[in-house]
Amino acid sequence: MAHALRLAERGLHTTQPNPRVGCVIARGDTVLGTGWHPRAGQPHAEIFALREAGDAARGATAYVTLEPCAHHGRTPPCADALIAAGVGRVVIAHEDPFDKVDGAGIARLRDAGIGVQVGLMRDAARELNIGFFSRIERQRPWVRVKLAMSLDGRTALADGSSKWITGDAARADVQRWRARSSAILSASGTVLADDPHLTVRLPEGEAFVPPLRAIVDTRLRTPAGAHVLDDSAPTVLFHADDASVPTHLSGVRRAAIRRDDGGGLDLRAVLHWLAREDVNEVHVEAGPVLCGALLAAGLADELLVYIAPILLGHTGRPMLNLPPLDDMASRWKLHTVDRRQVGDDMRLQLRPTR
Ligand code: AOF
Ligand code: ZN
Repeated sequence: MAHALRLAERGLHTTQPNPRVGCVIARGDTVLGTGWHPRAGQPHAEIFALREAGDAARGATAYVTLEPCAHHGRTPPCADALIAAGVGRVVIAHEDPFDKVDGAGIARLRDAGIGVQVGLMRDAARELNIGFFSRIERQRPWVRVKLAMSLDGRTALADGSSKWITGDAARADVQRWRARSSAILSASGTVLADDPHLTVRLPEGEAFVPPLRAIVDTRLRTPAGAHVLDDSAPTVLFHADDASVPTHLSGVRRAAIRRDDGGGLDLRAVLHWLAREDVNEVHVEAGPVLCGALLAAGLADELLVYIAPILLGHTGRPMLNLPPLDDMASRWKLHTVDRRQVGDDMRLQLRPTR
């Protein structure tokens, strides 16, 4: 199963909106066939592994990181293919919550007399497709907020200048987190201040599906000629339903969102909209207002924080705008899921403790 998970990871940047899935067909210690799902529309992991194993699959064990499908989607059901190949046993890391599968793949295999075991390396399988599970189980994507700060917790000088906090290695690392995401979420404040491209730049030859650039732009302030409006990736602007549409944005994809009690856009509604568009993981790169609002609303699932060995002083801008706390008991608590050095910078991956 560990081997199957490593195979699945090869689809990290390319399978969206589909999950990353790997499959190993083995007899004892002998691997007979391997496969992974490369892209939506292409065959699923099991099909590649079965093709490689050929007749040897008869009576062998298939290790699959996600429950084999039972539906006719872009491809025919993998459960049927495993049955037809005469596989003797199927070991599955995680059930597929997708409503057209949702246990039907396991049931079909068992009905055919195949021994099925579920749950081997379940947590690792879940992590690999954390966005896919989030979209299907919660009808909202997994939200990862990327932040780059100085050692003293500042993200910019008082005048807003923020190039460059982190080093080359951290910036290249961020490109990989963007590439695995289905959408990059930002706000019009960042568009106006920095005019970012919000696209993925990976080394030549590395494939990825360009993430949707999703901009929270309540009053439709994105200027003509902004880089996020170029044709290098799709873009959507989220605005208040009472905002008037300037002519230079009339041809741009837009979504009207209701306001919340504070007058800002209802961020939960934004995330539901993205989930309906099959967005699994959202990568947030924005200022302290949007990032703070996501955290305060309980919508930030993960923080990815790069800490640079620099000091910007107390007049620099803070990382997050959060409502004031009355006492230490109400402090925000996070737990660290990963910490590592990236070039000269430190990277922390944290999740709010619920
Ligand atoms: C599998 N093996 O390798 C993958 C599965 O549109 P389709 O036909 O590609 O189906 C997509 C759905 O199939 C996806 O939402 C998920 O439920 C399942 N993905 N299933 O047996 C695979 N990638
Ligand atoms: Zn399948």
